[in-house]
Amino acid sequence: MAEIGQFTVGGHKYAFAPSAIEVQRNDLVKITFKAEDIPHSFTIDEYRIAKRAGAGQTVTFEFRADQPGTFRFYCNLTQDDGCKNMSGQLHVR
Ligand SMILES: [Cu+2]
Repeated sequence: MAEIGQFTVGGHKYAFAPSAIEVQRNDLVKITFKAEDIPHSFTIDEYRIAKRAGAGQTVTFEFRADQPGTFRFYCNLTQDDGCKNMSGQLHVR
C-alpha cells in the first residue's frame, strides 16, 4: 500500500545529507531540501525534478515514486565548481 514518505535533506559543500533515500514504489515522497551554505539544487533527471534553494533557504516539494529503481540525485548548479561532486541515490523498491 502506498504511504507518505517525508524526508529532510541538507545540501552543503559538497554533499547531501542523507545521501541515500529509500522509499516504496508509489509512495508519495515529500522532501524538504535545505541549502545550508551556498545555493544548491536537488535534481533527479528521471523524475524531472530540479528544485533550487537559495543560500540558507528551504524548498519543499513532493512527487509520486512511480518508477522503481535507483536514481541519482545531484546538484545541477554551476556557479560553484564543487557542486558537480554532490550526489546521492534515491532507491525506489
Ligand atoms: Cu550545489
